[in-house]
Amino acid sequence: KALQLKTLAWSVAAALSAASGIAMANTAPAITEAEFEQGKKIYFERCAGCHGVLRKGATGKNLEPHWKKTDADGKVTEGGTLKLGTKRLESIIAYGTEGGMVNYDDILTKDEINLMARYIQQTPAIPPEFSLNDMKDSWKLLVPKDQRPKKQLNKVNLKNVFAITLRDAGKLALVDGDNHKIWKILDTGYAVHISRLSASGRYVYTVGRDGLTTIIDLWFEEPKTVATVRLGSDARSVDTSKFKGYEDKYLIGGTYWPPQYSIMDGETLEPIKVVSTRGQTVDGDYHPEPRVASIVASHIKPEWVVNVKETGQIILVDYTDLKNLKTTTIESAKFLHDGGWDYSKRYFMVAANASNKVAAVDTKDGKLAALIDTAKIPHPGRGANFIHPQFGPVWTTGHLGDAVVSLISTASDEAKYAKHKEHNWKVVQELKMPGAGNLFVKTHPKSKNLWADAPMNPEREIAESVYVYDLNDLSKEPRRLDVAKDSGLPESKAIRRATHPEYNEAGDEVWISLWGGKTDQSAIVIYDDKTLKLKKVITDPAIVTPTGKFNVFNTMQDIY
Ligand code: DHE
Repeated sequence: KALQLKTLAWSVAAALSAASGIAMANTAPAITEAEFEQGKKIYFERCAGCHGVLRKGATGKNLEPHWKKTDADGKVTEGGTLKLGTKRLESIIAYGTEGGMVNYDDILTKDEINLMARYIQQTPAIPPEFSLNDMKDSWKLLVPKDQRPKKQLNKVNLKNVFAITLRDAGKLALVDGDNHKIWKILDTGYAVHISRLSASGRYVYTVGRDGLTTIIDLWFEEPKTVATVRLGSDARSVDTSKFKGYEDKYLIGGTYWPPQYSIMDGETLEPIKVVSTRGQTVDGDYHPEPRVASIVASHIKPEWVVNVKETGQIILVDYTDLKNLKTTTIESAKFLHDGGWDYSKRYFMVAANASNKVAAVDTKDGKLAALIDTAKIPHPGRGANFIHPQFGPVWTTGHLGDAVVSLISTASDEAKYAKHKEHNWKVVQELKMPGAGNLFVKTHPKSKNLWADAPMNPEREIAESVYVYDLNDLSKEPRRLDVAKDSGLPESKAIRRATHPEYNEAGDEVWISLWGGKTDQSAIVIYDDKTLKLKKVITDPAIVTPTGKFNVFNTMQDIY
């Protein structure tokens, strides 16, 4: 009830804000209350992730009606959406920009583009805060622990199950990796961003962009959602407690709005604690919306690594005593986004995308090991680890803003890699991609291939393909696999972006999502990792906008 009242208050505040926007900024174009509500919904679904709820900008530009900033040398610059005006904004939204803004002319209608151009000239609506008590009000324990199976009731090889986001459908497909059959499709929050696994591999956790978090028990005859809870109104990350003695005990979730992280019971999702991330940036400014980006659980300590986007601060959260929470805050660079473990699982590598850097956090000693300069806008997903013939252990990231994949030498305590020490924390090689727009890279300890996608490239041919590098000979051009063509599905108006390579448990198959139009039937395309031959296409009317895929075993063990 409290939540409903708050949401209502938000709508009223938004309408008032819209009205005051019109009144205060007299050059803002007219917008009706209904249009404002529609704009708010589209903004949340499509724009807030990059530009922020308060529109102060991060990965995307500042979209406030008017902004003014003073540089370190005292130079004052001003700008804003009012200055750009409706026509220019319509063109940017429709066709994108060289700076990385993607085109929306195949996602939004002409009228919607015009509406959004007018909407972002209004004063931003501020959504409500979300407290521990709000979380408790939203918590639904659907199946209590004592009514759950005592042992696995199905015969499925759970380690090889894939949790696949059906983005625009607001669902999750659980697919049996052994027989390539859809096992169950479950309702989730809107556009699940990631799925993570409990340390035992029994529970799958999902987090929707709308903050709805679910826990799915794989031990029933068929997978079942056993609890749900809302973390806030905009979220991207969750992880579980993985340290020995704490398996499946806690779950942590991070939100974009409100900017905070929440700790829950790992088996019931009962909310336990909420901690705000508002505070100072590494540049010394106060930020009202420092969003929680990636979160990862350490295997070597009872700790989570929480990456705060706008402040550039990395928080190590010790979960041994939640009443007396101990945290370590490490300064790095802006804007922290996604990342993964290095080969040794001691260092967490996280992209600071606006700084064109990767931060390496030493989780054993609890400090920053290095800030590594890279090509433009690193975007690793979780990255990929392998042993380079010349440089020893390397961690890999692709780039949204440059046509390369970067290999970074990572430190190791193993004597056999001591000779590579001089290269540690440097980009030791850049592999050429056919264009920018990479989102994810992947390999597997048993594989000799490195897979890279390029779904954000504006060229259809590039965005619909994946590129495979031969780790035995990195001087060779990557092999292009035309995933859209291999799917056998009829051509469509919308680009079908080939994205997020994921290995099966054995490490001999690679699964690619074909992310098509928001109502188009699409597919998961599976390749044999050795021969690079097409092995199987999983398609079904329910397979709509598949994006992230998470193999149970590889996600549980952080194998990438
Ligand atoms: Fe993601 C990871 C945020 C757009 C698919 N994305 C992440 C993480 C963050 C994030 C913080 C790291 C989570 C973690 O590891 O704990 N993503 C954002 C955004 O803010 C952004 C740029 C804009 C938005 O509005 O959300 C954004 N992301 C996208 C997409 O458009 C993608 C391609 C499709 C989709 O589903 O929305 C997308 N993001 C993913 C995937 C991962 C991810 C598949 C997990 C990668 C992995 O292998 O772990």
